[in-house]
Amino acid sequence: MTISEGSLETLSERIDSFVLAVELEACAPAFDRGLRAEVLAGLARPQKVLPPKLFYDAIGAALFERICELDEYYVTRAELSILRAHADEIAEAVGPRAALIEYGSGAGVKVRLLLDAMSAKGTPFGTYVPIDISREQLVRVASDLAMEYPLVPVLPVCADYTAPLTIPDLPEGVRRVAFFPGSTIGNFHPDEAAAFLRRVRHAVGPDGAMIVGVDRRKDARVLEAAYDDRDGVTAAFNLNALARLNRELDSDFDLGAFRHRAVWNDGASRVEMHLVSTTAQRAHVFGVTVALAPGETIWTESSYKYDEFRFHRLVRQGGFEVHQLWTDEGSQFWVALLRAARSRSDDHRVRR
Ligand code: AVJ
Repeated sequence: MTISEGSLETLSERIDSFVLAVELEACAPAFDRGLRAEVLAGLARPQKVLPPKLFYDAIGAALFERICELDEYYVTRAELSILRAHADEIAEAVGPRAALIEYGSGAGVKVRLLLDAMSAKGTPFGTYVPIDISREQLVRVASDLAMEYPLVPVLPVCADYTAPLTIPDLPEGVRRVAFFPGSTIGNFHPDEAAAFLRRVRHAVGPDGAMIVGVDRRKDARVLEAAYDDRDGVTAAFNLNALARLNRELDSDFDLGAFRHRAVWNDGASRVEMHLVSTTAQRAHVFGVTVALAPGETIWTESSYKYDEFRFHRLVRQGGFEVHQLWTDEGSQFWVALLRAARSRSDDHRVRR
């Protein structure tokens, strides 16, 4: 849908347009054919894998919220402290009337910090485009934000951003700024992360920018504790991937026959999460039999951690350049402002 500048005069028109956007963009159930095929293909590999996006149904999203409160899980606190300390500079960098496109909007806590900073500075607002795979959460957060920030048109997109997606049309001349906090970039293998950045680079165009949260390499004990907490919340989060297959994909995994494991792989610079089968077992997934030997694992997530060298290399490969890096007091995390690097194809682009 297209909204031309100045066409949304009243609050009620804005809300109407928001409701329309929800109806247009609220997509098919997350468990579509594509995800089903991805699950079956992953379970057929020699090292069985499941995609981390499986975690985020309503239960998984709630478990993740609890993870963010854990003593061991420094990630969210470190990033929030950076966003709080530098919200002004970040809002400044976003600039007036820009469209903020958030890849994985989750509970919408972080974008509020930016929107508040923009309100406080009197920066004229642009548009907020939250993209999320969890439809219930997306609709709730989008409606809350539309009510809280009546001057900001909210155009929610229910989609899996790990696949190519269409961003709603935006007014002419609006600068696009991608927002990708939470170190979710760390879920991608570095080659996939670079490919993802290139897609974002394409979506934001030559004047575009990106604000990305990146977790830094650190002591293995700190990392392993962050992904294997005392209270077992992360274990429950991990196991929810299988619970969800049982609920939604006609599967019969014996949840009691798996153990949570989180291990730091220094060479690959990532924390790996696995579900370890404690016995020889068979499960059925949508009619397909999946056999597991004792000790065999299903690899459910990687969280890559970056140092300056690795991060700059990634950004370069992704078609951006690092404009600014902010860190927290404990130097655990970065919020980076990236700017589109010039690319040859820009010269042939029609200016929008
Ligand atoms: C939401 C992808 C950033 O990798 O740290 C938390 C997910 N997994 N605990 C992360 C997660 C286990 C989280 N991200």
